[in-house]
Amino acid sequence: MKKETKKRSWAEPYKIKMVELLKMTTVAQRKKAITDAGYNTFLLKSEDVYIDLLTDSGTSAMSDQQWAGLMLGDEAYAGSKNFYHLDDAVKKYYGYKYMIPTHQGRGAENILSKILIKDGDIIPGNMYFTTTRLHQELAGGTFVDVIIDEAHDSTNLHPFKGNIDITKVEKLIKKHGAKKIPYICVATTVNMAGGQPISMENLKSLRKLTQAHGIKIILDMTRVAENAFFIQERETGYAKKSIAAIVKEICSLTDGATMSAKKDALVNIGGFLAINDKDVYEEASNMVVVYEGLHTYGGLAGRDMEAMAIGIAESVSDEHMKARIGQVIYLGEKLKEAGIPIVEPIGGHGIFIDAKRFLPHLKQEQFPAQVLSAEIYIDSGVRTMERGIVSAGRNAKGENYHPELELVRLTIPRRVYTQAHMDVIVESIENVYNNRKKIKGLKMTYEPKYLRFFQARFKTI
Ligand code: PLI
Repeated sequence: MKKETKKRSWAEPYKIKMVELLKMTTVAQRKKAITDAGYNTFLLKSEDVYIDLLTDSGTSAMSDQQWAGLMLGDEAYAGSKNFYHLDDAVKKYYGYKYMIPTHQGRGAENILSKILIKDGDIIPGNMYFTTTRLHQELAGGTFVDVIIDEAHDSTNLHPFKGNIDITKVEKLIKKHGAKKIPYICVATTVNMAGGQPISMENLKSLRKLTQAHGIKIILDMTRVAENAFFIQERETGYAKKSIAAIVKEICSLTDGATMSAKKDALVNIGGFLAINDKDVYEEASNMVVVYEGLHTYGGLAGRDMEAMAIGIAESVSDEHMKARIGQVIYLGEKLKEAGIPIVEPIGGHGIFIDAKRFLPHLKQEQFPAQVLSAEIYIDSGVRTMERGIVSAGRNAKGENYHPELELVRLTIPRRVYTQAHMDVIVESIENVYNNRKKIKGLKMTYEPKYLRFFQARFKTI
């Protein structure tokens, strides 16, 4: 394994052509706003937010080329030229044979789960993701976490904490039989573990095992180029390979993928399902008509598909990725210097604060990450989000999941904020840390049935 990070400039390979002015608010205004929002940062109005680190999903700044692409939108109902551009980009950069656009990632997850999963099936994966697991469950499957144990420990410095524990998969195959496992869902990078990558070596071992048993690998390729960056940095034999080549190699070890293009691919909306199996493609291209739209637009405008095709090409540039993850590492290193407990190694799309270590006086049932996220907003108008017990939700029996990781995610939108913004974020979190002992827990006052973290409401105890 190579050394994790080298000190070198991560300066942006672009300059700023247009700016969006932000409203500045006072502490009193923010206290009222977060109380009105039921202590849930998803329920804040974005105009009351200064630096928005809620998500890196759909929040990227598009390039001038992408904006120009919008003007080339061919808004035909069927057979738009932008669909063919997107199809070419997916073939060229990812290597999959067939592609169906969807309105975003979960649209692809819905269709794929309905086609591949039967009642009682088991779907192993490297840690759950909220929408992905829900669609697997709604299709009658049960998700089983097969990520390595190190991923559940925020202090463990394993360079590939997104790796799959091959022994756990072997045991599942032995216990349930390969016929009960339609596919393994492999995420790049693993969001809920803190943006942690999977290594090529691990993926190759998994491929060998699954091929022997006739089990498919479906990639959650939402942040595949960010994963490729870590392989280039850390894995022996990859230092001289381009991000583009590594991305294509990752995809070549899988049978298909779901994609939320709102992340890596630098667009504000869009996604797709990619697959190599013709029969699955044909079923999916029929099913997409029911849930999304015709198979040549899948819920998107022609202009959206054009921006996505251009964004895919930009996302695999080495210079782009060096600056993108360089900025995340800059923020993480500063927080570490300030003594803030974060998930390490620093991941690809954001910094994850360990709320259990930040607020050791609160129990997980008092929602430490939820309240910490609210306190950071009150301090500075920086919006973050909970990734702990609230996000984890309940199992089929209605019991709360209790994830090991209770995190606040500072997700960095691509190409949006400056180094000075990063410094402001650090100052704010340091201030909250210095006053952490005064922070009290929360109780939930409203809990929606599905994906509760989006709309749940809380009160201070
Ligand atoms: O938000 P969608 O429907 O375009 O994509 C769903 C989705 C699937 N997989 C992964 C790894 C995701 O991170 C993801 C969406 N993530 C969001 C919205 C996030 O804030 O992280």
